[in-house]
Amino acid sequence: MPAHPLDGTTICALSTPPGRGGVAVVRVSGPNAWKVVDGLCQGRLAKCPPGKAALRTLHDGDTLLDEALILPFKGPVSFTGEDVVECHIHGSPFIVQRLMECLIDAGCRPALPGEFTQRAFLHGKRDLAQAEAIGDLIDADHAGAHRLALQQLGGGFSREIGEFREALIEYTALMELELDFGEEDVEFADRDGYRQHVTSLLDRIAQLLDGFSTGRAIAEGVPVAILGAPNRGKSTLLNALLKEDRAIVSNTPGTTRDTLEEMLTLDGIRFRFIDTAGLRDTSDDIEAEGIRRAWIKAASARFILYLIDARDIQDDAGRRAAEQEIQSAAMTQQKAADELDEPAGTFIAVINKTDLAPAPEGWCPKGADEVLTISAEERVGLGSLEQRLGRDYRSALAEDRILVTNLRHREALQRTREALQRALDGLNAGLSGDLLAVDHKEALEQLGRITGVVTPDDLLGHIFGNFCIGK
Ligand SMILES: Nc1nc2c(ncn2[C@@H]2O[C@H](COP(=O)(O)OP(=O)(O)OP(=O)(O)O)[C@@H](O)[C@H]2O)c(=O)[nH]1
Ligand SMILES: [Mg+2]
Repeated sequence: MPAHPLDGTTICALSTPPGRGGVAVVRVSGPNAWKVVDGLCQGRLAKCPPGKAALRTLHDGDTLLDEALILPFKGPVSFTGEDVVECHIHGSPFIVQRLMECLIDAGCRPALPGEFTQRAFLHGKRDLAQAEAIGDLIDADHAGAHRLALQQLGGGFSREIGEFREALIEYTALMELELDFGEEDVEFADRDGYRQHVTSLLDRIAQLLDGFSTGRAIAEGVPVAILGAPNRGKSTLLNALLKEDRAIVSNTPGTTRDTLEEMLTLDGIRFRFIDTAGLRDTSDDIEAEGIRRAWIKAASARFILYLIDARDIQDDAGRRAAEQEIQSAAMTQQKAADELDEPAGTFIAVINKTDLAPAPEGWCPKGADEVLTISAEERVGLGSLEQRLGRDYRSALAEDRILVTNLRHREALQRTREALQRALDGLNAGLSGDLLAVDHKEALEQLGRITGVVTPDDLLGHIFGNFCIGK
């Protein structure tokens, strides 16, 4: 969000999308919100009870501008925590523009992007993570992203971060107190309890960080790379999933030359399917570039669908060759993922063209995490494939697990982890409480950045509030 601290101004903006529509909502927030709109209502707003809509006429000087539903709120019981008036007017671009001009003439300032939500944060109506969730909620265009944003808005993540901080503040306070008794060599903070506590905090932070790639995939579309040698039916599979003739399919090996990505939402989870150029040794520069790009996509994919032609694995020699190919592909993919510092995606061997030859019973090649059988052409087995791809994500959402999706939060959690690890190492090396407290403060600061709380006052408040020792 842009930096524009509270400046005592009254801001106004169109809160609905621009253009023609049944209704448009212009929102006004700040100390003069009521006064300004009251002027436009010719003095008929003042008697409105807060939180109740009233039908009023809006006037542009002596000219009637519109008949509007006015919804006034008195701070702090409002979205921003300030006095707010919402004007629900007819959705005509002309009326919106004139109303905005009248509001500005009466002393309002056009709001900056995100300024209503920022004011809500600055007035303590939402913490920072929740304020960010409002942006995510507005951006959500599929069920998964919507669910994640609502979860964060609900405050579960913020509460957990708050609890982490509370416990750390307590230990920090106790350790700082030990300083005051430096010569008496006392330990107010029980070291075993402390070690246990920091260890479990670190475990929980590791869990949250692990959930990041899941959360991010749900929010942005789970990347699924379709890989394999030429002619295996990769493009046919993409088309079958999309139920659309999107990629060129032909019997000529090397048909697909570049990567091709398509979004598809399956049962509330958004996927990004990536068709790639067939993998083979080639002296053709363009094809080689296509193959290089295929591996780049595979590196950050959450799933690799590695296609095998059922006809190629009918005898032992064929199965051995396929297994070698799969192992080598899985290793290349793992290496590529390592280079990006990403967890390697689930590698699924997909036996295709089972309409032409049966899949060998119980064959699970080394290197693959799982095996599925399909006929892309006949659209057989696609339901199971789709189920498999959505399974973990659907259950992650259904369990209401806290999933971090925001890079800023991830970075703060990573730094918190580093600081806590230093504190734990320091404890094991016998460092004194005041030195451990330095790392705590860093952890507190980082955690505080997630929810936007101010650190030093908290700490001082806690020491004086809970440990009054009369000095
Ligand atoms: N019988 C049968 N034919 C299939 C199936 N899937 C694909 N094919 C055929 O296999 C040929 C190659 O299909 P593509 O989808 O172009 O294969 P590809 O893996 O994308 O090939 P490249 O782009 O060259 O790497 C086409 O003639 C398809 O019709 C299947 O399940 N059954
Ligand atoms: Mg292709």
